[in-house]
Amino acid sequence: MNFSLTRRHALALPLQALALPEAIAATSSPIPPASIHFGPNFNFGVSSSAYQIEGAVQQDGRGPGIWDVFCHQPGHISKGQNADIACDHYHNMPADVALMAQAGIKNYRFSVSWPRLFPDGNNIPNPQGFAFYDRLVEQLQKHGITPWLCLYHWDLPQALQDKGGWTNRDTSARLGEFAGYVSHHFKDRIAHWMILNEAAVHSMFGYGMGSHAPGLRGKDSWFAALHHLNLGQGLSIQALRANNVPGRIGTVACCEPIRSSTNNQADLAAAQRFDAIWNGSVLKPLFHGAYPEQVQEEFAPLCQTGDLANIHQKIDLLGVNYYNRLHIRADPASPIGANFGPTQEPARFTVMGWPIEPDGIFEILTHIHNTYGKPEIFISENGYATADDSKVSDIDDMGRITFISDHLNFVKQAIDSGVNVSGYFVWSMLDSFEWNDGMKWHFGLVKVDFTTLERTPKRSYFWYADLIRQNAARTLQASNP
Ligand code: GCO
Repeated sequence: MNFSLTRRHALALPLQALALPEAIAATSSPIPPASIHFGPNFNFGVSSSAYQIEGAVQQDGRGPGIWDVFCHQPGHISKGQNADIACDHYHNMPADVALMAQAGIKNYRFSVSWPRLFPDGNNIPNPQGFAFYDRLVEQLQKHGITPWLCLYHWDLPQALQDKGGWTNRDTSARLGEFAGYVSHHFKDRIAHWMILNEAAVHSMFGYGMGSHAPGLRGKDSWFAALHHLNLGQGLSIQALRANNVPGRIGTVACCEPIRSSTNNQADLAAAQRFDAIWNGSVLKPLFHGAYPEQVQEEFAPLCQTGDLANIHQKIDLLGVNYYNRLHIRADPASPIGANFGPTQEPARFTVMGWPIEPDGIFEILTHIHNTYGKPEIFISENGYATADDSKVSDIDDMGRITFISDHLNFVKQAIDSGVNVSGYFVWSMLDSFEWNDGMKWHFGLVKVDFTTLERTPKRSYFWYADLIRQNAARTLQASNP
């Protein structure tokens, strides 16, 4: 494999000079952050994932992961880009944490890289990999930021993919071992554990439709990956409980209401099936110990005795990633006969073509609350992309501010109607590597110039900082009337 050189680029950020350019600051933001208030214990945060920001893919003993291999095969990633350097967060981590602290951000969800911790996917740890996350946790704690650690955000060691990856049942056991090892190492320092990020998305794009690493296509590999991810998650939760981790244990799912693209029978049926896979095949086995009826046949050959009991574990909180409703049409070319389609309603879209549907967050939160026994939920991802060809407007990101505040208003409505939502994490702190789209879409509160690696806080960064500050002030007033 042909990696580009990892660049060392120590950033000396002039943190005290953080401010919007005057021309931008002179125009005022349409949404005063003070208008959005949550209760005293609400957790505002930001989310990221290891592969999307770290870079340093060949540094300090890290082994190859499936995304390294996938990115270096031609034709997979927009403009032939890769994440060999990404944001080079590996070398700029203290400055990035300081940037979070400057905004008053108190919660940070990140993932650990399996190939950095266990380069060969076996049980031989890489001490330098562990040292990196030790330093990260130390920096976060120094700045009063609570770490929310996610164990697996799609970066499987290539050595495990060589044995079949998530199509191989044994990978579930390997994840369980990995979870046991990592939780043992960090257990006294981590208050919030997340096992997986989006089993539905990883299995669909990576093992069903082939647009993500490892690039497999087909129904069999899709369902096998999803079942083994679910099983690995269950084994991991048990490993953490066996280690008596004092922190709370949860997982992250991409939960989005599904709509049919038209009212014709084929599309309506495709939408139902898609819902049963995307939402139902992740949440139902976890909370109810069964797969949805519509897809039980698909999972039957994979389910061995005890699997559903192993998957059906108590969690302390559920991370919900929400971006928009999914609009689905029948598609005979798709391995499951269903695919993404147009919306029926006239809608606004982000530059990525994702519809902007803030009320959908209320709908999905209410649905989970009513269907799965009122679990505690936090919004583990929600965010807005701009494109990499925009210049000034990338910093003056009013669209992102409107998007976040509209979603927060619907989260608040859900809370007011009784749904137990304890936090909201923006995706993401930094512009980062957006999987098969490379650096095409920018989700950050902070702009990253991928040539110089310079970080520039956007208008939304300052807006989010105000929102957090004003909520904290409100909290103080509330507790000291
Ligand atoms: C996902 C992932 C993130 C993405 C983000 C924006 O949902 O695909 O968790 O890694 O970058 O959602 O697409």
